[in-house]
Amino acid sequence: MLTRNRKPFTLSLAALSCALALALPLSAHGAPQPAEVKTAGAPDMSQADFDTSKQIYFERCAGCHGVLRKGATGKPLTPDITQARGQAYLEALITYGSPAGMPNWGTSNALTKTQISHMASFIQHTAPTPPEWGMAETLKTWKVLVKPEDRPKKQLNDLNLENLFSVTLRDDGKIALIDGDSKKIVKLINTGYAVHISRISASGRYLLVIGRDAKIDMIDLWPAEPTKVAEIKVGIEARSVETSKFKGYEDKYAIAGSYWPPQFTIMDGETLEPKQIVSTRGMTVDKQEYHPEPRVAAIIASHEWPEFIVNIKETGKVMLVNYQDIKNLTITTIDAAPFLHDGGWDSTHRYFMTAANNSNKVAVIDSKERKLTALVEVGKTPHPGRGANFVHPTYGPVWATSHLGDGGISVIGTDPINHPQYAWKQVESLKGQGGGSLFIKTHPNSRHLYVDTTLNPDAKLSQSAAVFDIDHLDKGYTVLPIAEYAGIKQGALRVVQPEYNKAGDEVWFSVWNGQTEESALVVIDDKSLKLKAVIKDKRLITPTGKFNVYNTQHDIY
Ligand code: DHE
Repeated sequence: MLTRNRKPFTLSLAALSCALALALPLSAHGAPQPAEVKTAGAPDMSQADFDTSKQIYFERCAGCHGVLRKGATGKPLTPDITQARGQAYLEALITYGSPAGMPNWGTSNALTKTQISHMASFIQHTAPTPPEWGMAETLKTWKVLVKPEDRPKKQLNDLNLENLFSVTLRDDGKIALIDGDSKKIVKLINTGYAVHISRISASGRYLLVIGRDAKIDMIDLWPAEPTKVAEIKVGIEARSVETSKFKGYEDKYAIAGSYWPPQFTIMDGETLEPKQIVSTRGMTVDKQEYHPEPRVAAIIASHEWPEFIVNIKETGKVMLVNYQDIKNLTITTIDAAPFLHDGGWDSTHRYFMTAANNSNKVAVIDSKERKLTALVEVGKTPHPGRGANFVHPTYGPVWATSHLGDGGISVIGTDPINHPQYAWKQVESLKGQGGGSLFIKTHPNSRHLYVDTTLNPDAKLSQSAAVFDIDHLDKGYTVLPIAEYAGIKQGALRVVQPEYNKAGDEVWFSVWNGQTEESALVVIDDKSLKLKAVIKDKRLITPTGKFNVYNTQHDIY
């Protein structure tokens, strides 16, 4: 499952930090010995084991801990910290995980004992720095597969596009397009490595997906069958992509944020031609210290101005990038809090509610006035996805997030006009199943609120989801045994990401298993909370995120 042949970045020996002394000693007989990697205080490693660990780190760990291991969603792992912890402690932590969100890589069989031992050694060495990625590298990867003038002028297929789901097949390097009505796979499309999210252009015509390897694939949904029309690679590691949605700029620009190098790229919305690359390296919001790796987390398109709202994770700043004059970008930088991760709109689509997960806060950005409205104290490590908007019986319109670090669900008032006394305050903290939650979801047509606990080390919790009745939040939650519904007998299953269909009367969950094991999607009837369908297909390999075209296009959550 882990040892893929793909190499997202290759490292020349010269690029390794000077703290790494590489040796190729001669044996007593003069024959070369295998190369060893040495860092003062760290266990020596063979070059081969170091390289394999570097790859595993990139694929499994860098997202949370950072390429340079300075920490973000995960703790910092610089040698001064890891060497003090020691080999045995690190091996145990990697094996069993922690309720604060560190996955249990050993007991879930994702990593072998040997791999865990090598990883524990690897993180005691100085982190290797990957190369930069500028316009020349970006342009080399850019391909227009179908020119705009050769694309259809109207939808040529009879798919119900608004109820189509784009489903990430994480470890298979593909997405599956699934018809929400028949629940049948319409098409599989090859994408970048471990695709992260899908976003839909303002018109609903183009689907953009971004891989962890920073490859974007742009899919036109209008031809006789949905077809890839352009692709590009905007760096070495990335997580976010979005398109312009301001009136008059629909489908005009696309933007992607990179984790490495830390930067964002603005592209033409029809061809992905790269226009501008902007570095995000700079000073942190709190100590005003230089950070070499401030990664781009969530990006959302403003409806109030021709702007992209860009979360810069490690500096804790939000950039409002005005794309009106692409040659002379105007950027308003708003101080928020570290480390900014994911978020979504309030129900009016004016306030961006975004998790500053290392500060246990939700930052509220007013996209109209272009300023910080509030920093709301919430539970430990908020992780909303895009969050959930609903009308609370007492507090009026609210937005909610679950937490990675504790079992609470924070409910924040979002109506400064009719409920000003509750606006931008945590008005309620619901008790969920436990920590390790990644996503929460509801829909304007539903009175239910679904919360997963994907990363909880207790299998009972990671394989089920909690549902609250919004009109009776005080009554607690009902547990839905989602993995059990899938009837899969083998593997370390995790249940992840509730997603509604267009009508808001069905909720889809992924039952996410290992790459060589059976996975499934489970569909719940929202009214009765009964099982409605189980989607199984041998092509559904490691399904995780699901993105309903209509709900994603219109920011409905
Ligand atoms: Fe995600 C959204 C980053 C791990 C599934 N994830 C996001 C966003 C970011 C992010 C910045 C917001 C994008 C936006 O809105 O523009 N994710 C990261 C990480 O850095 C992290 C913690 C570690 C990593 O190595 O990538 C990480 N994410 C995961 C997973 O392991 C998940 C569960 C499975 C997978 O497919 O990789 C996962 N992330 C998702 C999903 C979304 C997401 C499904 C979109 C949620 C939504 O409703 O919009």
